[in-house]
Amino acid sequence: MALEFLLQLFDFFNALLTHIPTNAPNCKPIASDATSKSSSTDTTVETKYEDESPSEASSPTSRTESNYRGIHLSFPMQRKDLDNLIESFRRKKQHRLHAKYVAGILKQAALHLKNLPNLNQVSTGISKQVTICGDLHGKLDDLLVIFHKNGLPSAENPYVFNGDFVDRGRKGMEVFLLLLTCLLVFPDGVFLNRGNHEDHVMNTRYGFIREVKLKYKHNADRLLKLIETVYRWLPLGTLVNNKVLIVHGGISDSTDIETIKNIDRQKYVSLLRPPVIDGVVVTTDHDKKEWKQVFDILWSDPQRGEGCIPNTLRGAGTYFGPDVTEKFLQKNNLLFLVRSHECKLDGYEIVHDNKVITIFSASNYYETGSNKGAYLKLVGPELKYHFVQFTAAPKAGSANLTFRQKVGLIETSAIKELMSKIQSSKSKLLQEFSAMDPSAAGLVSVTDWCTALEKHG
Ligand SMILES: [Mn+2]
Repeated sequence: MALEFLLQLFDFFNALLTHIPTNAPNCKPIASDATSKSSSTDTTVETKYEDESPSEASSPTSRTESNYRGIHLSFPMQRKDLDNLIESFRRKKQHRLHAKYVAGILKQAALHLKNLPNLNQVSTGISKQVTICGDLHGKLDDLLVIFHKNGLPSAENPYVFNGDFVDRGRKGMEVFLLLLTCLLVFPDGVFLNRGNHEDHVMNTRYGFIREVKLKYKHNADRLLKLIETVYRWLPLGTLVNNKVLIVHGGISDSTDIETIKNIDRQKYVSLLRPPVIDGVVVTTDHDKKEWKQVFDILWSDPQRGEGCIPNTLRGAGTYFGPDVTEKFLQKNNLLFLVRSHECKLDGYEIVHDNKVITIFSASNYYETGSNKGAYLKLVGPELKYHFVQFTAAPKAGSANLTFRQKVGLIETSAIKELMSKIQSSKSKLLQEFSAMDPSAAGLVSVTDWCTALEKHG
């Protein structure tokens, strides 16, 4: 088969997987109504958080402080706290970090993020280089490999993490806490961008809420509130030397940097719901325009063709063409755009005449051998770029798969997920199909089939 066709297949199965949510029947979104009041970042309230060590979980009366066997942190956190946290997280059998420390990290992070602008400003004046990481999706091993190969963040070794820290992988909590701790210990060395998965509605569908509830049974609701607050204060993007823009998704033909700089970003509790100000849902045209600005940079994907069209596959954001990129870069005097948001076979991809770089840092995202992870280095005053590829915990043989085999792996996992999705919604789907087939011919159109699956997905 031609390479071109295989690439298209890879993208197709990739897109299919991206849009099959994990089954999470018992997970309702917290504070799900759009009118819910803003969560507070008040640190003066002394809330009692219980220990959640798994060994004690069976007997609620024994969940006392004296039984806690995990690490201790002190605030404000220092380098030794970061080292302890990494050491504890990397152990095969870890003692669950005490919920009071989790809450502490989240509260401190929210307070810190609150003071940051919508677009982080990174300068390579001192460091001479900067590292950019893409989606991690709860894959702690990948983050640890990056730190091992490239060093811990610091003012001399700055990192931009371009969103989608959680969901899908099993260690979203660890990845998120580790990134926030790095941010608190090295505020000049870590820059976080919000991804479309830093959103509690997405977390309900793609697994992070289930993970938090599993790991912190007794404190989940309070911790999830704090997580939501951190999300709302995450910056929306990063400018490097005012020459490179880094956002999670991309741009549209209406993306305006000045507008984005002036948005009150914390009102986007979830991007999938209208913004809320003082408990009131806002729906003026001005607000809708502003909302679209945020949607487009967090959700869009580049396309080969010219122009800018709605991203119907994702249901949000745009597909933007090389002409849209060119115009945007010229208008804003930028060299190129860095984005993440899509799994790429090599961990990265360069399109639009070298002007749009995709960087994706979750290796083996679907299956062992399905894709490499990568990070991007921008070096020197000209911001010359190169990529470093890696695979976390490679298994024997997996590195030598042919392209066809890799596509096959993606295909198998896409079909597996789709089958389980169909099975779990079987009766609802059958009902829907019969309604679409009044003459009982036993046939529905492909469009109808998709509509039914979307509805019950
Ligand atoms: Mn994404």
